[in-house]
Amino acid sequence: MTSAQTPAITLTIAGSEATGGAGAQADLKTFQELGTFGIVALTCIVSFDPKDKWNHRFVPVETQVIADQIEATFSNYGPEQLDTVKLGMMGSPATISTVSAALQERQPKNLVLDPVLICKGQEPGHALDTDNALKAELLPKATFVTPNHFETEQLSGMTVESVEDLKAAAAEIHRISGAAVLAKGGVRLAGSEAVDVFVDAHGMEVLSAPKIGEHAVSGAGCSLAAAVAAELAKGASPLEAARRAKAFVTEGIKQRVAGNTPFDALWQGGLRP
Ligand code: PXL
Repeated sequence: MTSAQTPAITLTIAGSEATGGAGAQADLKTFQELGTFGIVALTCIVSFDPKDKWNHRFVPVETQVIADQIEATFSNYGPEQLDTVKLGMMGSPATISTVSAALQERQPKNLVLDPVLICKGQEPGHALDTDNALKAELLPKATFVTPNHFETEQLSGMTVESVEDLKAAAAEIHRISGAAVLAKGGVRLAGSEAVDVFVDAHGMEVLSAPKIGEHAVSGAGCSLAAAVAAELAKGASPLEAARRAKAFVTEGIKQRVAGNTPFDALWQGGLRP
């Protein structure tokens, strides 16, 4: 008889994005590529609308069903076995409160927050409530946070137009959250390099790689945060996890997948030999 394995386990609490570029689909593929046992608790379902410029059609999963999924997962795997959780798109204040309450009971060792703040297809007022709930309820629980350019400005309250600005804003988000921060400049900052800034209690490091084109690729943010989670689950330090996640995403963007949407999708197999 063969014996059961005990791989590192990673849970993503995130939305489905039906074309497979972003969301839980990107997270699961990233977990699998990086050798962790991936699990999903779905928060919402996003279907781009080809009849309306690919805008997001958004349907939340009922809060009780979200709580049930997290209960099933946490009951099946104990805190030693499943100690790493990634948070992706929440989409509503009610979802944030549900997820926050579930995490309060469990308090995973590694909680990687991808602070997805705007989703096209939501009214600005609705999104503002969601942003505030995310800052108040989930940011303080996070051990690692991966804001993109827009989210970095929102969370820090600062304007980011240069690498120096990105460093200051990343330091501010670290100060208010206590979490390790990987703030992404991506294609939004001028210059030939895609620059991200990592900050934790040990210091700051600028991670830089030549830009691959000038267009954002779908799933890059989700895959980056999922890769950080996978590396943390396997025992990497936060800085090492950030470096490996950046390399994973850089190769995935090089080998991106094109469809009919105006943006290509990241390929999670980019680092395969
Ligand atoms: O890339 C952010 C993102 C996260 N999660 C879901 C999404 C998107 C963007 O489309 O649909 C479910």
